[in-house]
Amino acid sequence: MDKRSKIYVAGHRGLVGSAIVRRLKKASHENLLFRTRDELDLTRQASVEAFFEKERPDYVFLAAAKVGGIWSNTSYPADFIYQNLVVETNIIHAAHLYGVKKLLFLGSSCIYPKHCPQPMKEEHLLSGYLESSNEPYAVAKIAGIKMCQAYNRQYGTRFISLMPTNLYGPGDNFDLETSHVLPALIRKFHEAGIAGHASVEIWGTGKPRREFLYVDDLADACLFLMNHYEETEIVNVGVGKGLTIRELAEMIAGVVRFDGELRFDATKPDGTPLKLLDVSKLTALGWQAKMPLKDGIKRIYEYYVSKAAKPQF
Ligand code: GFB
Repeated sequence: MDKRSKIYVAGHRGLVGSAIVRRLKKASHENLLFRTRDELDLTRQASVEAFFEKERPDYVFLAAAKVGGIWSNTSYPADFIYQNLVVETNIIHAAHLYGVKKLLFLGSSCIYPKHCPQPMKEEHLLSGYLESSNEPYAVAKIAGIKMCQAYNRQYGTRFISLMPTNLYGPGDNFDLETSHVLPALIRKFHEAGIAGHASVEIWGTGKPRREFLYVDDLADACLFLMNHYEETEIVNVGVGKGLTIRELAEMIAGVVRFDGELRFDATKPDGTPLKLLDVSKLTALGWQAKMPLKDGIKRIYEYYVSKAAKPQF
């Protein structure tokens, strides 16, 4: 991408899209193209094609997606499969029709099998059945990967696919039902501290393992791969080390200075037991994550307190 390239970021107001915009601006890319949901409904194929025909972007970051944590995925399976399938289909097809030079598609680590060998390598895709709590979302993301690869094979397009691990960062969703675990626990500990509660409820057994990538690190990887990666095979983007949900909860409680009890509610789902990405392919390409988890949690806690927490009167 050179500085004059016209770059469309689909989903520019979301956690990932907004981080990509920050990173593009830092790299002095100024010919950026965005549309809000009101201006362009990405679920409408005719609107998406009209937009591409008029604007003719050179590069596309496909960060628009319906996302959420374990409760949200379980409660809205139809929304997750429909919205993700239709948005990625419309954008990938329009990118082919209107000659986009290169497109970057964002998948998810939940595309890998529920009982995948750890750490999960790119070649493990479709080697076993999926975790049921987010299967509709995972199937939509797998379809996006396969579309990119099929268009590359049939039409010679340059569509690449990244599989990020669990993400967190500024702009995260702190809603206690629909969010992911990290922002949810920040809010729970913060509010429990203010209310003087003796304990906080944490879903599941605390035993599942996850890794967490700061979203600005992901955005950096997106630019790096857009500029340097030309293969059709998917690439994992993670930090290469994980921790249990109990360890995560203890770390967040330390940052938020909550010293009450952590109560694990095993009637709530654990989801995938283990989810750690093998990042050796990305490391060999010359990229690695920078933000240590504890520092990232401190930053997102500051963000939460200054921007997202409900004022306490
Ligand atoms: O972050 P999370 O919702 O998503 O949950 P997944 C991770 C783990 O944290 C699960 C536990 O074992 C949860 O039971 N957990 C504990 C909590 N307390 C809480 C809480 O208060 N809120 C939440 N949300 N979890 C998602 C997928 O799976 O991973 C998405 O559902 C996506 O589709 C994303 O792929 C990357 O890691 O289980």
